[in-house]
Amino acid sequence: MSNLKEILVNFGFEPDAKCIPWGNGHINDTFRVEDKFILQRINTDVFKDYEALMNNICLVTAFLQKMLFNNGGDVLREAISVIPAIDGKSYYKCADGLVYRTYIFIQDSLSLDKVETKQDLYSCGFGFGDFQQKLSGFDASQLVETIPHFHDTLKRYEAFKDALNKDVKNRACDCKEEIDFAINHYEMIKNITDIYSKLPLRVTHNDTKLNNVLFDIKTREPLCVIDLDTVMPGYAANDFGDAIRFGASTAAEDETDLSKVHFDFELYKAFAEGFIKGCGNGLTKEEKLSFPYGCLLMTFECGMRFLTDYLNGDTYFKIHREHHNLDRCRTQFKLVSEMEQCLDKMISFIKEQ
Ligand code: ADP
Ligand code: GN1
Ligand code: MG
Repeated sequence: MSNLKEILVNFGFEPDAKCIPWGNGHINDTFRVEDKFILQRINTDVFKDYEALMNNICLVTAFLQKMLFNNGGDVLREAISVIPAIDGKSYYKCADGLVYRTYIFIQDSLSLDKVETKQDLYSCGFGFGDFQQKLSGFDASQLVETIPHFHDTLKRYEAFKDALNKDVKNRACDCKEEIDFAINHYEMIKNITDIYSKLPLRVTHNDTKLNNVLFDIKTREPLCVIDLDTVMPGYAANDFGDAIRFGASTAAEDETDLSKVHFDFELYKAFAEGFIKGCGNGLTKEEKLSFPYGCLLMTFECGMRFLTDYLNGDTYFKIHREHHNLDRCRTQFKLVSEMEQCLDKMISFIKEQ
């Protein structure tokens, strides 16, 4: 980290406050300050317009806090609270150019990197569904697209083809099977994109990983949706599908033993029940029917993004070992294959809801 004392003082903290690395996000660098605050270096390679990003987050969190206040909720634990820097801005830009923000640390909460029980995934679904339902009254025109075309899978496919053509690290020879898998799924992207073109845009989270919802440590109920960097207009099916790709897998996203990686239909059902309940009556019939396709699309897209990053030389996602992005790609593509086998069952279950 750049000058820690400079950062702490500029957020009004003690210069010698204890600061430890926290969480397992792939994008920002997160630290816990004492046991009271979260300090994050915003990844400005990913979020180039960090001022607009922070403005989005301030608007969304203020909207949610007001709603909690009016309904007697716990304003400091059920929503993210941005702590401004001493100059009043929602971020602090260090002398070395790195950009930081701070949040109140949500007390007595639990972040899960792996689902432990079916109930956890039901709760995760309820949390993300409820988040979307709460934001249904939020004016989306106020939001800037923090990463344009974030879930535009056809554009992501173009980026993959570009990385493949350039092959800057000479890695295409290590991943022929994965490259073929991606190319063979081009028609699938087009077909699902067609289904989406008839669906309403909503204010969605766009990064619905299990570890982006905090649970109450005592009740294990969903407490607060975090990681609001990609809250933008989007499709409910993408929030649904992205959560399934991570949460309904029997193994970690970067498991190297693929025999351990399976799509778990029971977890899918639990998430679906929670998400649909959390959304209240806000979903159309067509949206619900798009959910199974969202699972295929988001899992495929994420696998293809990992593959693209592997080909590009690991410039986007944080990696912790050699071939990390390729390992991640392989789990995602294995999940896609299993979901394809299971698609009829996935659709039938949604029809019953
Ligand atoms: P990234 O974009 O890198 O994923 P996140 O905002 O998701 O960053 O933060 C990383 C992790 O830090 C989360 O998964 C969670 O465990 C923890 N975390 C983030 N914000 C808070 C908070 N306000 N209170 C408690 N834990 C938090
Ligand atoms: C990133 O920030 P994090 O770790 O919650 C990524 C998601 C991917 C995910 C894969 C802004 O999420 O889109 O699905 O990794 N976030 C961004 O684990 O690119
Ligand atoms: Mg996160």
